[in-house]
Amino acid sequence: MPANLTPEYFKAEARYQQARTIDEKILATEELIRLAPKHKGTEKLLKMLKRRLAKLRQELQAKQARRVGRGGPSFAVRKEGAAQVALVGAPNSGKSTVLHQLTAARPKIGIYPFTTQHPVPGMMQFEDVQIQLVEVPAVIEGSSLGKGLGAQPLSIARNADVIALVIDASTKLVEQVRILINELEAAGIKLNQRPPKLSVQRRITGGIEVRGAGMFKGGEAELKRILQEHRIHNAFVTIDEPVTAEELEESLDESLVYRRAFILLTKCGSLDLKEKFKLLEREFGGRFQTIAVQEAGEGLKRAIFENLDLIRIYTKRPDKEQAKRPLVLPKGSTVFDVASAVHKDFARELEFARVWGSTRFPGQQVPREYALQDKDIVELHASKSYSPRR
Ligand SMILES: Nc1nc2c(ncn2[C@@H]2O[C@H](COP(=O)(O)OP(=O)(O)OP(=O)(O)O)[C@@H](O)[C@H]2O)c(=O)[nH]1
Ligand SMILES: [Mg+2]
Repeated sequence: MPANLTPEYFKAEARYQQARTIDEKILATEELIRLAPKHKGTEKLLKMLKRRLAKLRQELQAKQARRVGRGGPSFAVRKEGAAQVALVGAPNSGKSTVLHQLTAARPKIGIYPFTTQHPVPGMMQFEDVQIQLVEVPAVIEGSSLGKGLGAQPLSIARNADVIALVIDASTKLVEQVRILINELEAAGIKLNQRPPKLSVQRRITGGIEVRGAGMFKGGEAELKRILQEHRIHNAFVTIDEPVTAEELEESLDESLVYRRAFILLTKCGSLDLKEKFKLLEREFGGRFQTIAVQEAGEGLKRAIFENLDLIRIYTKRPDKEQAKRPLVLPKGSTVFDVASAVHKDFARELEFARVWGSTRFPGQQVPREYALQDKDIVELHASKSYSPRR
């Protein structure tokens, strides 16, 4: 659909291009958002502009923070444990309550909105793993544009490994989820999506060469135009699956990050949860696994752990006991990944492994490509020339 942009819009675009300071860029981008016609054909454009504005505001905040000599370029919370999970939600959605139930952190719980003003970390112990939960100050519609507590909460969420959308089940739950998706996207955080299978390798000369151009829905000329718009004039482009212009733009946008996300439903009380699950299913399909917070016991911790897509692996040396503490790795990790986590020299010398747990036979010999499962015990065998340093 054509965007039908006005001459005023193009003038503002020129002003943006000429802007030198962050303030000027913010002003010009705000103007572009005001001037862009609002209809289906400009949805993507508006999204991009809002994302740009959010990013510029974050840059400005970081710069101001540096100027007064505190804070840094980001508002990151130092990571501890096997993974960092950001609790993101509307004011009063129950973030502090969940953190209180699952960790030793004691954030203030209040009946009024914006009780939590700064990120609060806490460690959740699940069996033998520690997962860090971080309550992120409330996100509202417009946070990415500086409303409420500003874009700081989104910048904390961006740094986390996984995002838990904390949703109050007792009120407009679909709307809450939608707002969070939009605000996170505006801050360049995509949930449960993956970047298109496409690579752009820049080079110094030789123009643009494309492998798999037929996969681009829009033709090679359009593809080159988009690349040139991103100041890419010389590159090898490989396209491995059907890609739209929008997806191409996304993959060229270095400010985007992709994060795993799930929903934590709070304030379930005596609500008909079946109905709530149905609503979420109808609206978002299977995009988000949903966990209802009813009892804050091991079951809840397990459900959260299972949503992180991690596995625990216990290594052992031949004729020795298995390690007490697991290595925690992404789901799908192989024997080779385990060896690499132990030591990269070890990985190079790895010949085979024996596995107890997911294999048909206990202690079965498997090749280095073998994909492990949670709680597998792995005995690594390196070639004779390898001697572990002590
Ligand atoms: N009935 C009920 N009330 C809850 C539940 N969880 C939280 N609340 C109440 O909801 C209010 C807000 O809870 P908080 O945990 O402070 O919410 P929050 O998301 O941290 O809020 P902000 O920090 O202000 O963004 C408090 O009055 C809580 O007691 C729940 O499961 N059931
Ligand atoms: Mg709170």
